[in-house]
Amino acid sequence: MSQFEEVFQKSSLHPKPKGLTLQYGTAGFRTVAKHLDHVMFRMGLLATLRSKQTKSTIGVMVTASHNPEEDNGVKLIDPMGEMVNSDWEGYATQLANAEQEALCPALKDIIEKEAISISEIASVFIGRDTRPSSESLSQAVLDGVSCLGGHTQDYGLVTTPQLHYMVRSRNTHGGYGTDTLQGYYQKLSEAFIELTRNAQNHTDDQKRLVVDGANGIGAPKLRELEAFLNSELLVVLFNVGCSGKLNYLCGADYVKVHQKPPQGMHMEAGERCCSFDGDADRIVYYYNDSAGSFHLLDGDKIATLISTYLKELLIQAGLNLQIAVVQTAYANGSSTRYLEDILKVTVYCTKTGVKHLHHAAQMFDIGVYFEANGHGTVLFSKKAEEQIQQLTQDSNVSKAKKRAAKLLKNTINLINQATGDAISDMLIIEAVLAIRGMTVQEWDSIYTDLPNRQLKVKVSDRCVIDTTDAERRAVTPAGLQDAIDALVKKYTKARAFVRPSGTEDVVRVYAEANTQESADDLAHEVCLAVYRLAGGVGDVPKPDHKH
Ligand code: G16
Repeated sequence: MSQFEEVFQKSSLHPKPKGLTLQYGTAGFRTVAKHLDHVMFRMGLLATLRSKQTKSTIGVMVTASHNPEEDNGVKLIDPMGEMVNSDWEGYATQLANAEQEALCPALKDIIEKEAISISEIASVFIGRDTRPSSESLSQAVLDGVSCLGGHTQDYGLVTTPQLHYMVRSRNTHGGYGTDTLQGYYQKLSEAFIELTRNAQNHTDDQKRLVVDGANGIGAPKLRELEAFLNSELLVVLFNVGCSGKLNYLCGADYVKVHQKPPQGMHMEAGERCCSFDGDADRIVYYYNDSAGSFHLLDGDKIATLISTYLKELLIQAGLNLQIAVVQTAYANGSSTRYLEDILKVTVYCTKTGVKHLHHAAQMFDIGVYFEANGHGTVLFSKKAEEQIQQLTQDSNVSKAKKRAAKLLKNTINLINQATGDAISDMLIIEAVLAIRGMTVQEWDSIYTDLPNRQLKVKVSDRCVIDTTDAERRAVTPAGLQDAIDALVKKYTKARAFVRPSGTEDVVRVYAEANTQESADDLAHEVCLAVYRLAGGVGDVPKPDHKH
């Protein structure tokens, strides 16, 4: 039987629900798990082709990250551990939506367009999150790969960034790390221990960190890491997945959007806490002050902390390397002003989606990218890595310069440059706070966020909204941007935008203003405009305190 006959036959065991069309969105396909079996099989096929084309290992992660437990999804990982190339996102959508008869012709089309030699060896790494549906869906991916004769390595339950790390490690033949969980833990823990060895602020009290695992894969993986940390970090874990539901009233997305602590967690006043999301690729920090007020330190505050630290080290090391911070429209206006006016680093704005931020960050010597929702990392160019490495080996430089160079080198080792990684980001933040002798309150006071609000509106077809200017302005439907502009004018220091989500069937609304009441009112009014002009369905959402 030819490979295509086998694909045709096996594909009928993973039937596509009639009439279902899906789009490769912000981070892959996402929808209710029961609609995804055929997509997984086909992504197994596609990953095998991508592997043959790039002559490298490709990753397939079965996860819906921050979405509810009933959903699932898939993210494709390219050779250097980054999100799959955008041309291949298009192929992914074509394959996912092809009816049974059209599947093999669609595959042949990709093979021809990309000049793929089908006899080439293929290798696909697979991982999955803790959703009940993930195991059988990852089996469908394995079926797809084996149909086209690809080799697979199934890592089973891993965080999304761990799988990105494995792919990058395999394709760089040890130049990045060893492609095992042990290799991942060893690389991160050794760098963390080196960084915090002589830190000013590393008492047992300071080593304590309260973590919300979102009832997902992050919690067991953090437990595994702890064994490598020699008690240099004392993690107190909540929402570990034994009883609670994944991402339900907990996790980074819940904390960021609702601006309140997760449920199921015990927080003492002033205590440093953080939340992962369901697949541990996002992190946000927070604390309650002695008056009981909640303070959130989101991706913008993380980017500020890390870029301040890196800039200081570059000055101490005497290295002339350009640092830039990449943000999205969701970045708080205060953070952008602080970075540009006070820290004096280049700030660059892209569309939502790690893939866009990652590519922008690659344009600079050192690119720090973070979405406000806590998804981000730091990319060091080859030039930056080489200059730092040379300085650590130079015997003619001062002690201070050498110390800075060593800190930079260990920072590079601690960062997962393949993608945003909650575990790696957490260790970086903990190390920076320890090295700078900073409390979470001092970190929080670097700048004050403008009050803001995020809401979601249900519309009958979210594609009617098209945006431009890194999603800061709506082009369609007619009249929507004018309506938003008129509303924004009513408030002080205000800004608002709308965009269709690429992971949920909703339109997202963001507003900020000089007071929380104004931000809430503006967000609500923009929701009403979306509802009216973009075909709203169901109830118009209100900010939490108005319910
Ligand atoms: C994914 C993407 C993020 C994006 C988020 C929300 O995160 O990786 O870049 O910010 O979705 O996207 P949207 O607003 O389009 O729904 P995750 O953590 O869910 O994989």
